[in-house]
Amino acid sequence: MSIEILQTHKLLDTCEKALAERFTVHKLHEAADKAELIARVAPAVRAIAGGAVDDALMAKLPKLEIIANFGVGYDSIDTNAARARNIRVTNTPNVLNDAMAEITIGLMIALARRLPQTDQFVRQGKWLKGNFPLLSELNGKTVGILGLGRIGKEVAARAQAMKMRVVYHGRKRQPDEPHIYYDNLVDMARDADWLVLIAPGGKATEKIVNREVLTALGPQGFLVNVGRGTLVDEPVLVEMLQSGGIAGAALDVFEKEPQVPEALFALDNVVLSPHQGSATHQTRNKMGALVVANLDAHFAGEPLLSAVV
Ligand code: A2R
Repeated sequence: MSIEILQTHKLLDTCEKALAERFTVHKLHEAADKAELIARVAPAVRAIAGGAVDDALMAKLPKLEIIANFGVGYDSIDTNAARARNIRVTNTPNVLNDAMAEITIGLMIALARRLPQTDQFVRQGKWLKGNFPLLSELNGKTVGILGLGRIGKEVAARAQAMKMRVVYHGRKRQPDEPHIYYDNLVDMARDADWLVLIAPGGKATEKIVNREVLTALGPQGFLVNVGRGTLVDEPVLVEMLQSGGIAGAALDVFEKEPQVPEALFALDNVVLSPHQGSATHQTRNKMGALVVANLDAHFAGEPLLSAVV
């Protein structure tokens, strides 16, 4: 008898195909009546592929053994509830580090040199009437990384290749890392020209970048967020961008995606991106393969490849 699993959102075709070859897959996101589907399949479902799993959903699935999240961030899964219910949780770390680091540097250059705006400047014929204003460069500047983890370290390596000085903040100093550690985010923001956010979402980091941090970053400082929208106090950020309280922001993530504060659309000191961090064929295929590999390992009784619970 085929193992039954619940899929909570759309996955890559390659990943869905691999799941269908192994399991009987129930697609929650395609169900017209989600409650009816859950009630019908609940007695048999042993795994979930995808995120957005709260305690209430776990409670409805008495045979649930494992949640295989698509993505390194698993803030959409109630891991405390999973632990209490003895349900394993996996994520997809490392395979996206390079893609994430590339988009981070890309957004930094795009913001420093206003690439979206200069493109529009040429297309709209404005160059014929005069030159675009002078801008700033990355080299020689200090970048403060909030979250010098797997992705943060790849960002750091690339920032150094851009001839930037790297400093970082996290809950603890990493003795093996050569960069200066700040135990206080406000202090780091004050000393940095660029503040790059690549820490997890969730309660512990909610609005960690608040008015005090942004004020410390200051009118010459740039913010880049490729971690989670919840890391930033978004209304305060909008206000500071409007007033010149900080120099600019490049944002790949937002508090209520895909809703983006419309006030940002009118600002020239902003570069916006629709959560594209890991969104390449190369990386998403690897992430999908890791979701499937974790489920394979679990049902073969082997160690999980990337367990978080
Ligand atoms: O706090 P530490 O020393 O464990 O450093 C981690 C940092 N971090 C925090 N920093 C300040 N306050 C916190 N409450 C806090 N919690 C975690 O974030 C670490 O340096 C970094 C996370 O690194 P990794 O666990 O290796 O995650 P990875 O693979 O780099 O991905 C980061 C995030 C994901 O969670 C997604 O939200 C996003 O990138 O795509």
